[in-house]
Amino acid sequence: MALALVLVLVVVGSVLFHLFSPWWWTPIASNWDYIDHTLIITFWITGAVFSAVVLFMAYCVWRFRHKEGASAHYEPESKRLEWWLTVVTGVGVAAMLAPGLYVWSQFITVPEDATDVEVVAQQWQWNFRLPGADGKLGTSDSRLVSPENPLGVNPDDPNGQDDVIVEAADLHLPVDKPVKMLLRSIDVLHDFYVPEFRAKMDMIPGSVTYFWFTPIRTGSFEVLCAELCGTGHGFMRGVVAVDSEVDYQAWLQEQMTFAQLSTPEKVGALEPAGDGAEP
Ligand SMILES: [Cu+2]
Repeated sequence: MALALVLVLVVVGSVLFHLFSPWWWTPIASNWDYIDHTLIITFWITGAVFSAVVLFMAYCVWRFRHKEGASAHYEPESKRLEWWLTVVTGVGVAAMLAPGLYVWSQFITVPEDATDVEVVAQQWQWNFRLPGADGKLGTSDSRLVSPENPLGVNPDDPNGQDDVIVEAADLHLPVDKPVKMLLRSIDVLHDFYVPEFRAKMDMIPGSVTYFWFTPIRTGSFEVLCAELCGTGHGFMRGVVAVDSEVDYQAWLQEQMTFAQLSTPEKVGALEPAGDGAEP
């Protein structure tokens, strides 16, 4: 009897914890409220199943408790029950998977007006690259990485000369403009994750993964690495600052292009161009 009561209390406690818990998601800052909807659907389905199973256990513990002289029925198979459980489980699993497939197709279908932004991960820091006036990123290769060319931009590609190199852990983006995040790693697996954007993606050495999103409010959002990548993994932090268009342009003016960084005399001539050049 005590055990049945404990099981009921586990369910009641779980529901109360959910209703009164101070822990919930950080407020969303991107267009991906679809992701929140899918999480909530999964949460309700798994929560309902959890409650039903535990309450059923409590009922069985109480209903079939030990009585003098009582013995169990032998019933090795029940076609009806098996059908029931198969259908209910199938519907539950499909209801959790279908919204995910729908969201996934949106997640990788990039709108045409999205601007490319490259994120380069390495143990244990983030760097970024933005296309210059031509709107195109030059090609790059990890084999070209050197102290002078930390992102491995191809110096022979004319499209890469005006690329803006952000050798700092803070990226700025303009609010309400869709961006396509191109994700590269130059050493091991990493994962670019900003909780408020409800978007993350693994970064795989040798390939470029991507997702897109539109930042919907200004503010400063922390970047985490969500793939264990070595001893400094926990310190691999960065910031995405979502700015108004005016603030964004002001920040962009202070940044260095690849051409400026690779010809030190020019960099000297442009001083004090600012923060973007620091290692
Ligand atoms: Cu990492």
